[in-house]
Amino acid sequence: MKLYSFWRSSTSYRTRIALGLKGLHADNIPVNIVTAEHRGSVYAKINPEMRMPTLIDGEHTLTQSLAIIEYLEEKYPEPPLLPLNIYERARVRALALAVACDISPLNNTSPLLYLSQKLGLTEEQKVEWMRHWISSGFEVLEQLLITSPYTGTFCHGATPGMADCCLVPQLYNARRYHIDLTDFPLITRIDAACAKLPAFIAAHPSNQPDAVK
Ligand SMILES: N[C@@H](CCC(=O)N[C@@H](CS)C(=O)NCC(=O)O)C(=O)O
Repeated sequence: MKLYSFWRSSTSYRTRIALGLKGLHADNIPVNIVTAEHRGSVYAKINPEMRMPTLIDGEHTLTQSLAIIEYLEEKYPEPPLLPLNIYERARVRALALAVACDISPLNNTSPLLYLSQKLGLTEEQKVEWMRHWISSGFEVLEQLLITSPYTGTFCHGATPGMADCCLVPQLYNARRYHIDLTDFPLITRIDAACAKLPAFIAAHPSNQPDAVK
């Protein structure tokens, strides 16, 4: 397998974690979002959405991080990233989507560029926008986690899964923008548990070959 990714892209990061948790290897092919390499004709042919990541598995090209993670889950069921029980599976997907749909797109590169280039927001206003959507998203997640008996060492029980794959990169992003995390003790506790695991360590942006230190 080959993974087109960018070191600090949260969607690439979540896919790398899932690959690692499954014990799978994909050759990393870095694509630089900062220099807009993802908008060039070479990558656009591979992924017409011009977004990270893209997974190549044999003759198949897969896009959208959560679709890729579900594909890996179906193709390589062990160890599972979703629980067996259908209600619990829906819970884990809901937590993953709370990050992937309700937080992540609001601090993505192209909407942020639109805010500055088209709407004229200053850097400070843009950061305020990101802080608002990340913090309010975390407030919801913290409540979802606190109020559920299924929350354990990880988002769901005693083993890491799809929700953790999404949560950890979003926390990395939050720290990049110096968001105060003191109101989110459960989220940060889960993040700390994940940070000890080899799959999360290997997937960390700073451990990618294209990382800018
Ligand atoms: N829903 C997509 C989002 C992919 C996405 O937007 N990735 C970001 C990096 S985290 C990206 O490629 N941004 C480029 C841009 O916005 O131009 C997924 O989960 O894969």
